[in-house]
Order: sequence, then structure tokens, then C-alpha cells
Amino acid sequence: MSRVFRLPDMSSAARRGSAPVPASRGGIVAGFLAPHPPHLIYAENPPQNEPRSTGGWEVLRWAYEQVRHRIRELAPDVLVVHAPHWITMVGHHVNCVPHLKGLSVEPIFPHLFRYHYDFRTDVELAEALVRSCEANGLVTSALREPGVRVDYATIGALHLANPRWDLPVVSISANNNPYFYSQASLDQMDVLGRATREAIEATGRRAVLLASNSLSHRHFDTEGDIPEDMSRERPWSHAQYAGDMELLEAIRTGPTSRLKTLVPEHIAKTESETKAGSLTWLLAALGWPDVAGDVLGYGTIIGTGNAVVHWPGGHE
Ligand code: 2X7
Ligand code: FE2
Repeated sequence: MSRVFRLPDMSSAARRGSAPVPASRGGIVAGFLAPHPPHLIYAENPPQNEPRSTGGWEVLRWAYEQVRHRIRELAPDVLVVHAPHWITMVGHHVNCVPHLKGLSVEPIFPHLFRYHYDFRTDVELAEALVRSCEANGLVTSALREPGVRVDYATIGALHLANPRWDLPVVSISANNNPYFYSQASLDQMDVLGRATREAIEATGRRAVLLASNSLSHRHFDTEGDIPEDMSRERPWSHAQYAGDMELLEAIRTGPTSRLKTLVPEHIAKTESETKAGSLTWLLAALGWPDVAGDVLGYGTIIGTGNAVVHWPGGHE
């Protein structure tokens, strides 16, 4: 048997001005590139997810074990996540609902991901982020309506980084127009990153940031009798793989300022999901630090490239 799939295309919108928010004692203690494909949670068989598997995609899941260990060592107050499948057409939205509980279903892979979530928002930081975005000139909206279903890219990164769900969360949407993509959109993520850092510092939080993005994003559109059949798993093309390796080599050697030009180039070569802006947001929030990223793992998922990467924050 084989199934046919289409992944959604993602892009984003235009840039506005900026104004600073005063800083205090908190800060970003780490940032992770934290890809969310539902296959990883499916493979792990957590009690929250309805489908059952026999495993698969182990190397990426082992990388996430290191992420969990590092987050525990850092003992942050909050996880802040930017995810490409919470798409908002007008402005950057911040989820300010105190308690999120419900069922998140992956629309293309419902046989892999039907996840029962139940977690808390750090409302004070979420509201501070809304104000900081506005002060930085971004079109911004606070989601305060309870009951809106949380997307699988937000849940995926959060579960994989912290399956205990014992930290509050601030979740940010991807301001995307799927019919428009330009450098200006990524420039706006630079402003969003700065606004995020300022809100974290103003509220005194020690925060870990999660950029919920896959890399190369062309993918196969069929799967085998069991989705975790790893004999079918390989890069969609050599060019996609080579594009990912070029980016990861630059990440591994640093400095991150090189990524300002390399990320858009990588998007043009590989249709990378980073065009939704999460990675640029993360690096901007970290202040484009003069360091290398620690690549903890790389693997393909239905042909897409996925890397788990750790960047240190300035406040360990
Ligand atoms: O959302 C995704 C993705 N980014 C990559 C691969 C497979 C499924 O979903
Ligand atoms: Fe995705």
C-alpha cells in the first residue's frame, strides 16, 4: 500500500520600524534548531499520541535526548517556540492563553500524529512579548481566545525538547503569506528576534528558544506499509542533501553572522522550511553570536532534511 502526501508551502510578509525595550537580569540561556516532523513523536510512542509505531528515525531522536539533557542542566524558566505551521496571514501572533489543552492532529499525517496536549503559558512573558513587538513596530496580535487548537509544529518541538512538559511556554506564530516570499520577510524576523530578547530580559526570565524548522523541504509523496520503514528513508536528492551540508558546515564553523546570507541562499537551493523564519528569529534573538553551533544530529524524514542544533545563550 502507498499513500500520497503534500506538505504545505510557507513564506512571510513585510518589515516595519523598531524601538528598544529596557533590559533587566534575565536572558536567553540557549537556542535550539528543533525540527517537528510528526514522525519523530510517532516513533517515540509517548502516551499522549494515539498512533503506535515500532520506532524509526533513531539518530534524530538521540539528538533530542541530548537537547533534553542540556535543557535540564540549564534549568530555564520558560521555553519560547516559533513554529511554521501556526500560520497567521496578518502579523505576528503570540499565544497568551494561560492553559492549553486539546487534541492536535497533523492534517497530512493523521495516522502518525493525534496528540493530546495539556500545558501552561507564561502569560506575563507572552504579554510582554506582544508589547515588545509593538514597540519594535511589528504588526502584532495577542491570542487570548481559549480553545484554539495548537498546531503540530509547536507541539512537536515542545514535546521533543521537553516531554515532561514541566516548563511554561510562550508560542509565536509564523507570519506567512504562502504566496509571497522575499528577503524582507526574513529581515522582519530579525526584528521579531530582537523584540523577543528584549521581552525576555525585561521580564527577567531565563529562556530557552526553539526554532521549529526542518531544513531542505522537498519530500517523497508516498510511504510504505509501515511509515517507519527506514529502508525507504534517504535525501530527496543529492542537491538537497548537499545544500543542507553546506549550511551545517557553516553553522559548525561559525560565526553565525555568515548565516544572514547563507540562510536565504539555502532556502533558494532547497525550499528549506526556514523560509518560515524560525531559524532567523532564533539567531537574531541570540544576537547573531560570534560562535559555532553544535550540530547534535541530522537525518531525513520522508526525504526532507532535519538537523538538531544547539547555540549557547549569553546567560548560562
Ligand atoms: O511538517 C513536516 C515537515 N516539516 C517535514 C517532514 C514531514 C512532515 O511534516
Ligand atoms: Fe513542517
